[in-house]
Amino acid sequence: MQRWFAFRASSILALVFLLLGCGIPGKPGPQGDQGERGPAGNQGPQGPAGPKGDRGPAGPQGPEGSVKTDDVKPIVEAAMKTQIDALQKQIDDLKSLLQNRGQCPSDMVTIGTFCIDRYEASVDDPNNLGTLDGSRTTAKALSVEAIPQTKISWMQASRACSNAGKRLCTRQEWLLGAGGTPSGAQPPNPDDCNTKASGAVKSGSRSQCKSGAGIVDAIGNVSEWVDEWYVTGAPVETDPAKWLQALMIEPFGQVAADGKDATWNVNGRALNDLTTPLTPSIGMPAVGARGGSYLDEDGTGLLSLDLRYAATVPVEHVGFRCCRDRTVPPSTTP
Ligand SMILES: [Ca+2]
Repeated sequence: MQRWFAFRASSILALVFLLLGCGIPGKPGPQGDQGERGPAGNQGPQGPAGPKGDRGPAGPQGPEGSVKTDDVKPIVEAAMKTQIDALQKQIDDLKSLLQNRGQCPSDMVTIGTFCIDRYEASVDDPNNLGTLDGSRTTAKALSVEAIPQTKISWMQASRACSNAGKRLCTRQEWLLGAGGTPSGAQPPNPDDCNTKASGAVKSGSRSQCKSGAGIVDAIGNVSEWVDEWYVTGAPVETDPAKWLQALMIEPFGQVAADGKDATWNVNGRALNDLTTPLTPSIGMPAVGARGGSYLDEDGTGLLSLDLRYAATVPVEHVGFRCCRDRTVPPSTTP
C-alpha cells in the first residue's frame, strides 16, 4: 500500500511537470554553464535545461611573446644617442660658460675687474632713442666702427647701455680706459685723434688715437657721457646776461698734465635745455662729459671735463661709451 502511494505520487508529480512543459531552472553557476538538472525520479521525462549561468571571470594574462634582439636594437640605439647628444650639449654649454666667465667680448677691452667699449657708442636704431629722460628708449648701444651716436641725452645713453646689458662707465673706469691716449699734433695729423673738424668721424678710423688699454677715440671725436654728476654751485658770473660766457670759461684751471685740457663749468650752473637764449638753471646738477670733442682742439685731453649740461639734454658733439663688470655676462648680445 505504501509503495503504491509512493508510485502514485511520483507519477502525479511527473505528470504535472510534463503538463507544464518546463523543467526546473538550475542555479546560475559561478563559472561556466550550469549543468542540466537530473531526472526527477525513476519515471517521467526530463524537464528542459535551466538558464545559462553567468559568464566566468577572465583568465590570467598569457605569457609574453618572444621579440628578436635585432628588432629592438636600432630603437634602443637611437634613444640612447638622443640622450647622449643632449648630455654632450649640456656639457659643452657648461664648458663654454666656465671658459667665458669674466671674459670681455671682442668689442670691449678688459681692464682689471671691468670691460669697457673699444669704440665710441653707436645704437642699433637711432629712431628708438625715445624720450629725453630715457624712459621710452629702446635703442641698444653698440661698440662698432661707425660714426658715433650724438644728440643723445645722458639719460637716453644710460638706457641704451642698459638695453645692451651694460651701463655708462664710471669716472674711474673711463679714466683708466682712456689713459695713455696721445693728444697728437695741433692741428691734428690725419691719423691723430679728431680734435679739430667739422664733425665726428668713424670711431676707430684714427690709427694713432688709441689708449694704453686699447680703447680708441677717448680723446676728441665726440665727448662722452660718464656716470658722474656734480652739483656745480654758483656760477662765476652772477649777471644772468653773462651766464653763458661764465659757463664757457676754459680752461677753468690749469689741471691737466699739459696745462691745456679744458674744464667747463666746474663752478657754475647746468643747462637743462639748449633753446636760446640759454638759461642755466639754478641748482641743476650737471652730468659729466669727458675727453673733449672735434670742436675743442687743445681743450681735448684725458682730464677734459664738460659740466654744462643736465642729464636730459641732447648735445650735438657729445656721445657716450659703455662698460660692464667682467663677472656679469651681458644679458643680451648685440
Ligand atoms: Ca671721444
